[in-house]
Amino acid sequence: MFANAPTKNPTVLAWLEDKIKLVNPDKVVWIDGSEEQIEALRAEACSTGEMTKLNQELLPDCYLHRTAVNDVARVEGRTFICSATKEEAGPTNNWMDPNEAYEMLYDIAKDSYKGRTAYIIPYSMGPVGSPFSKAGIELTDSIYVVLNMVIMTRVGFNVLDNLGDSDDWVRGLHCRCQIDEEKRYICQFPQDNTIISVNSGYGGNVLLGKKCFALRIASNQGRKEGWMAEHMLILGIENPQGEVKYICAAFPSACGKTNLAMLIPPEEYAKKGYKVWCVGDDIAWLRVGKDGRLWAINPENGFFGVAPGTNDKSNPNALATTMRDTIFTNVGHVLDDNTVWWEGLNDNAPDNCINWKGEKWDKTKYDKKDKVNTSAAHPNSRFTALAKNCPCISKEFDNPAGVPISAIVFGGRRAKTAPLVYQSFGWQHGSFVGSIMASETTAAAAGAVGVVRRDPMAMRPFVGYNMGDYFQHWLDMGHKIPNAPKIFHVNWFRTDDEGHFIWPGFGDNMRVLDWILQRCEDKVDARETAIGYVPYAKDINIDGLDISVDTIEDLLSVDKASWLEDVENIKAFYAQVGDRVPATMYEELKALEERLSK
Ligand code: OXD
Ligand code: MN
Repeated sequence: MFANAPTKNPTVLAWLEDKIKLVNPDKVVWIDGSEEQIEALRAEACSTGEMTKLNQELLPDCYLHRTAVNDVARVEGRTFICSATKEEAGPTNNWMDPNEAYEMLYDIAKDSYKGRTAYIIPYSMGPVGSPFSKAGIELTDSIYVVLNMVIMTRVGFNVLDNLGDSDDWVRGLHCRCQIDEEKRYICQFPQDNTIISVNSGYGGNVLLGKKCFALRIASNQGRKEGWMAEHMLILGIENPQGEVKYICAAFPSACGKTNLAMLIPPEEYAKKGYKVWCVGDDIAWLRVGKDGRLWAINPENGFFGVAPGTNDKSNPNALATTMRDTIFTNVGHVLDDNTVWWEGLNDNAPDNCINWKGEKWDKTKYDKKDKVNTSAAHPNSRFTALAKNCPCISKEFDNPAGVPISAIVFGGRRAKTAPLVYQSFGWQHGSFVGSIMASETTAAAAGAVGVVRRDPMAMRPFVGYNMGDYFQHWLDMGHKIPNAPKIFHVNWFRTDDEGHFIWPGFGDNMRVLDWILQRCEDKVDARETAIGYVPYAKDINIDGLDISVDTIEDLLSVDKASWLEDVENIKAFYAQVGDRVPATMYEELKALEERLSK
């Protein structure tokens, strides 16, 4: 079947032969990633209506795509970890027996490429040849997937050359089928390094390098091999002397992760020569370096960012990144100038616009309470953009050695409990702080407001094994990193009695990162509290801010009563995670409760 295959790797050829026989395409195409080949695929997608070429003067090499109306987001309810036993997947994951899953999925996939083309995408997560990186092959029947993967990962035959005859690659089978919600499954088989995704065409479900591989499968690989796959941004802060220090940060959704990754320092800092560089906005792979520090790469090659709310104030760098070579998915299509628009881009909602569903949009009907049905862009509409087009992309982005991490930052959206920032007492306590991460639901989400949702390390939907074992892996890693990063927690979302945010956020978050780095260099004292080290109000730089030291004092206060309430919530959550929660985490919880009760 593969007389002219670009590899002789027997495991690759055998798997492909088997799967191609199963899905039964009319034609098979190897993706070499060349501009010529990709340009031909763009043209083909435009000729069939799968994509629309946008205004080439205003948005060069940009395209618009709409998914099916029933297929607009990741579907956690239909995402499964198919490990040998249910216990290995743990209570925070859906589990299916691998044999039963394969049987069901093969049944759905059988002959599903009939009349279609099979695209074989060899790709690398991480720079090709880096000791951090891993290879994958995705078989798909979607040109949209090919074109997104070319942005989000490193695609090309050099991946196969680098792989040689090794079996260390991740198998990915994607079948669009009928985009049937009832038969939609996103299945990870950690024992086989395999992912099968059927009946979806939406990014997070079908760009298999991202959440499925780089988090769910990679978290398993990292546990086995002694490294970490985390849902973290990576940024570098350059001081006026030109030294750059790197921070990794994990946030649940709707906490401004992409904005932080591309932060623009406030005037007071910019004037002095501070700069912020983005290494990654979503995923970090972390390994212990020869120097005993923790080093990180961003395994991705692009950003799959949420469009609504992105504008030249909230995130000018992200906006600039999307101005060329970008695929927009489910945003509004402005007919007058063949460009795109989304809620929060600017105040000029277009008159002549097609909404994300492909219908004529009536801007006068917009209703904040029913965004899905009344907005131009779907609330989860996206841009797929090249990292190298980001104005603040780090020059270390492609460095196969990664960047050394000084601090790990966890965050959440808490109205009262968590202070603006605190530092953990050490790696073990820091791992505990990560394990109790939480966010309160906002009015934007369906359901009750102010409900606490625990999301350990922002990895709840992405740990590909038992969450309790994942906590243990964090604790174990601490013993393997002689010069470990310091671990912090931030909360940009404290509110006053009227429910208004107190902290200005956005670029001013730099002021908190500044304190964090000063702590890493032992340049500033802190106050020891029951929850960890909290800054003295005077040490948060408020030059140029319309905020008093008293307000900062307020933002840094630790209310023992609400923390004790939180402890009860944590106990309930740990009970839910089950008996694999390490005893060490319970000891940390008990110690916290005791300190709070003193
Ligand atoms: C994402 C997510 O899309 O975390 O990055 O959901
Ligand atoms: Mn994410």
